Amino acid sequence: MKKPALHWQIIIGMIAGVLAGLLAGSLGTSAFIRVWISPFGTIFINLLKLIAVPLVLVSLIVGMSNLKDISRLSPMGTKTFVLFLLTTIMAITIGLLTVNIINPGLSFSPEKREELKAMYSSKVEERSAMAQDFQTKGPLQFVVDTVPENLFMSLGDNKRMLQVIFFALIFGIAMVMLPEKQTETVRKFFLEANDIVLKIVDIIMKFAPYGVFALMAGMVADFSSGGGVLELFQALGLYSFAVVFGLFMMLLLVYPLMLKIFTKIPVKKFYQDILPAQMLGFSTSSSAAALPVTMKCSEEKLGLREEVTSFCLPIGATVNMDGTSLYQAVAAVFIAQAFGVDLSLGQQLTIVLMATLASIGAAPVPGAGMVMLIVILQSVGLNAEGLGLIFAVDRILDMFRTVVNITSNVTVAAIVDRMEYKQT
Ligand code: DAS
Repeated sequence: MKKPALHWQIIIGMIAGVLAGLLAGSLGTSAFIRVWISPFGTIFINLLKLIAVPLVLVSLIVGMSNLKDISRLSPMGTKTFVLFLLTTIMAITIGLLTVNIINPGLSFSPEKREELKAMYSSKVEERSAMAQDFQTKGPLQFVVDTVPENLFMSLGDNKRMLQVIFFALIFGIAMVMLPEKQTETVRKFFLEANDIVLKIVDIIMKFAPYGVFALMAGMVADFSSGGGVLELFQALGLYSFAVVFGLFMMLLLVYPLMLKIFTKIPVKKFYQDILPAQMLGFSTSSSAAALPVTMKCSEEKLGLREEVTSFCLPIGATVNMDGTSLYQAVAAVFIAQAFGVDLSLGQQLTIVLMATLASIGAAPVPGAGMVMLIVILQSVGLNAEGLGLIFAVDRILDMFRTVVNITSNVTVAAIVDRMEYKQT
C-alpha cells in the first residue's frame, strides 16, 4: 500500500498523539507517556535543531554565491526588512483589535485573580530573571547580540541563529567581492555541503510522524492531567480564542491579500506547497526546527530562488515573527484586563513598539515569545505576575503562532522573489 504524503503522515501522527495524551490523562497514566514516549519527541526536535544551524550557514553562503554581484543584496535586503516590519505591525494591530473586542480578561471574578496569582507566582519568577537581563541591557541589545564574538560559540547555540546569519552574510559578501576564479573551490565545497545537509533533512523527516506523535502525546497528557481549573479554562478559552482568531485573520486575510497584490502565486497552491513546513512548525513550536523543511518547500514546490530563500527565510525565522508579536499584544492586554488595569492608548502603542522589538529579539524556539512577553508587560507597568494566567496554554498557542511566523516568512520571500525577478 502506497505510504501517504509526508504532511498526511505528520497529521496522522499528531492526531494519534492527541488521542494517546487524552487517554493517558483520563487514566492517570501521564507518567508513562512522560517516561517512555516524550523522549522520542525531544530526540526528534533535537535532530531538527541539530541540522538548523549547518543548514542556515551553508544555504546562506550558497545563496550569496549565487548573487552574481554584490549590488543585488542591498535592494533585496531593503525590500525584505520593509516587508518584515509591515507584516509585524499589521499582526500587532490585528491582535490589539481582537483582544479589545473580545475582552477575555474581563470574565475573571476578583477572588479568582488572587487564587491564580498565588498558583503561578513561582513559575513567573524564573522567567522574570531572563527578561530582567533583557531590560538592563536595553531594547537594542539584540543588535549587539547579532555580532558574534566567537563563531564556534555561535554555531553551538540555536538561540544565536542571528550570529550565524551575520557570519554567513559577511562570509558570502567577502566571497562575492573576490574574483570568481579565486573562490571556485570554496563555492564548490559549499554547494556539495548544501546537498549533503538537505539529504540529512530528508533522512530526519522520515521520522517526523513518530516524533510528532511523541510530542503531542506528552503535551496533551500534561495539559489534561493538570487537574485544570475550570473557571481558569473559561477565561483562558476566551483568551486562546482571541489569539487564534487573530492568527487566522493573518492566515486567511493578510497573507492571501499580499500574495494577490504582489505575486502571481495562487493562494491555494501557496498553502498546499508550504503545508509540511506549517505542520512541522505546529507540532514542534519551533521555526528553527521547521526551517529546513520551510526552505525545501519554498525552493522545490513554490519554485522560489535559492538566493532569495536562503536570505529571507533564515533571517525571517529569527527576526520576523508575526504570530509571536500578535500573541504578545493579545496576552499583554488580556493580563491587564484580568488584573483590572486600564491601558491607555499610549500604553497600547507602547505595546506595538515593544512587541515589534520583542518579536525581533525572540529566538525561533519553543516558548521564546513567552519570555519576551515579560519585557512588554513591564514596559506598560504590568508586573510579570500576570504570566501565570496564561502559562497553562502557552505551549498550545505557541504551535499556532509558529505556523503564522513560518507563513509570514514564506510570503515575504515569495514577494521579494517576484520583485527581484519580474519575469516570473
Ligand atoms: N516558538 C516560536 C517560533 O519558533 C514562536 C514563539 O515562541 O512565539 O516561532
